[in-house]
Amino acid sequence: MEGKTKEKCEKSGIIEMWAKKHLLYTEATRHPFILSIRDGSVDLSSFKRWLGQDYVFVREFVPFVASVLIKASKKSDDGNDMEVILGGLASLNDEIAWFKSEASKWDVPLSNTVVHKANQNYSRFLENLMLPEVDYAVAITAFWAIEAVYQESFAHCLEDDSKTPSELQDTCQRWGNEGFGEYCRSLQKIANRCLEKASSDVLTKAEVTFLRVLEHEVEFWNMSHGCA
Ligand code: HMH
Repeated sequence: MEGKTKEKCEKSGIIEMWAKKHLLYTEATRHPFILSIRDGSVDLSSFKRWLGQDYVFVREFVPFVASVLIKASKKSDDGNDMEVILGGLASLNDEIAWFKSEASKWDVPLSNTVVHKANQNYSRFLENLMLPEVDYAVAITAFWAIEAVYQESFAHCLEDDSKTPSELQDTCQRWGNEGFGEYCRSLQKIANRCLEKASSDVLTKAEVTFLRVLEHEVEFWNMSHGCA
């Protein structure tokens, strides 16, 4: 293994390139629903709809993250991947508890939720990504994108000039906090490392999957906003 330790400079990775290249990334992270939270004009019935539907989403997201963990344990050549993904699973455990308490605060029932079409489509997409034949690089890219959209969106609502209503601060903190940002950067690093080594076929699949995630995220916000 001689000569392998050439220091990799912190150049912009493939993920950053894709996020810059595709306008859809900005559409997903600066959606009108998020902008309405940020400027305080949000319709609270939209917020409640989002809350109920996102609880359903998160429950579907857990098995997907578990599938990424399995892929990491089999395919990854870096021992740290597992810890990062396991940390993500642990935070989903907290998140489920948070949804329960937040929903009761807002009088949003969490049982018998009518699952919206956008949510159904998103969970079908996740199920396909759970298949063993889906490459680890593709799955981890999707995982990063799903988390990053929420991180960037809600962090935007916490910036100094934002007028986010105080009763929504807690929600924005959940995904917009610095710790969650750090976690997303760890996922991004893993994804970049995998993509750098990937074949051009896998790279294409990962980019397409990245775009599909963004489309699903936009549809999800649309649903919350009530314009889907
Ligand atoms: C729809 N995307 C959606 N819900 C979430 N909770 C996240 C991403 C982040 O976990």
